Amino acid sequence: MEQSWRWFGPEDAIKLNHIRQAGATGVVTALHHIPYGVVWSVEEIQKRKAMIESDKELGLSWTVTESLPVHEAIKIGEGDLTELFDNYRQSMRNLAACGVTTICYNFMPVLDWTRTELAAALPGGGTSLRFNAHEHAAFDVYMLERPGAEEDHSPEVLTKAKEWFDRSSESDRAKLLTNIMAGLPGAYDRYDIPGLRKMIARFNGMSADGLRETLARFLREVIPTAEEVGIRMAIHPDDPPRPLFGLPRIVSTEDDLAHLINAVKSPNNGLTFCTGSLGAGQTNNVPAMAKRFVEDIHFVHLRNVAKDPDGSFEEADHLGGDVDMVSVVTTLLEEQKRRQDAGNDNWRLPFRPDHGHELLDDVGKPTHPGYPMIGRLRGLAEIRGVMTAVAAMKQLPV
Ligand code: DNO
Ligand code: MN
Repeated sequence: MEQSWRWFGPEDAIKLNHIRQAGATGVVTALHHIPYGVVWSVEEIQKRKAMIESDKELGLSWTVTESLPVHEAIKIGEGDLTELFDNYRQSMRNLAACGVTTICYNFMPVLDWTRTELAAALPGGGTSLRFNAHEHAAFDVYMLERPGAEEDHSPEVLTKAKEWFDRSSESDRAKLLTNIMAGLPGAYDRYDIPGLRKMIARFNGMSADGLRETLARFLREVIPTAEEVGIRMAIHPDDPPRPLFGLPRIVSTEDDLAHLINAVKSPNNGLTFCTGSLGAGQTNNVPAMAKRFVEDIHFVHLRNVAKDPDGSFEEADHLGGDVDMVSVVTTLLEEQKRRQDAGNDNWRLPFRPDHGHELLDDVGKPTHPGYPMIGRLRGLAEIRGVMTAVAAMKQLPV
């Protein structure tokens, strides 16, 4: 499998030579400076590609786009979307023309990955990302004051939410808002409470079925172009895989994945298999999902989570936590061999260590939440070890 690494571009505190030192060869990046809905021109794509690939000694290449974002109006199905669909297709064509043929995207309304704590203490120092169900509920019920929010949380979680809110200071609440917004990538707008309320209102109580319909429409619009220009579309699952703030999420469960794959049947309509996002689902059996959907996987995020029964979870060591990483890696290596045997000789499935803990000198560095150097270096090293051992034992190509 191709070892890859997310790079936020020239503004990233982590530089390309650091990525090389971590042992990755693939770079996963996006043109974060281009506003959502605007075409990524060939010039801009080439500029980024040259940054990544011109130093031949580093041996890096731009393997995957993460993400080519889907405009909120497309998720809502709002107004005349002709131009937004045209622009998305044009960006796909331009990426393909530059040889970047795997596109990761998501269909989460308003927010992307969402956590309530960005620096939960680990034994011995270091920090991890956490989602506390009661803080999410406190935000929903007492800060957003969303009508009917109580119904979406269990009584136990609501009791803890009330306790948290009653003892929280203004700065605790401001911090919770910042933490919740942290998953929005790059330069994308962060909302304040009124802004968030307004965005949520634009979805106008949309049901899961309504969102499924706008996703199916998006796929019908873009998959024919993907087929034509040879782009692999790889949707990222919801993180966490549950509705948030009354907004539906529809890429969360095994049934959701089946629905999406069947909505537009095409080898170009596939998945980013994110073990951490799916692993936070109380009923998701991640190794079983990997086996069932393996033919549809175009890109992989490997990380782990430790779940609590109330819906809270913490990002665990890459080989710790609740997801059986050895099983998932084995499934992926077997699939890679199958595709190579089917004639795609040199093809290697790209994966990256998704988030990492902040460890050692990571603390205090201006990196993106979840994307520190040393924590991810450790994650990649552990997964590389599993991959190498499984491949050797089963006589599969790495
Ligand atoms: C989290 C990432 C996601 C992912 C997007 C893809 O760290 O896995 O933010 O990039 O959801 O569109
Ligand atoms: Mn992920």
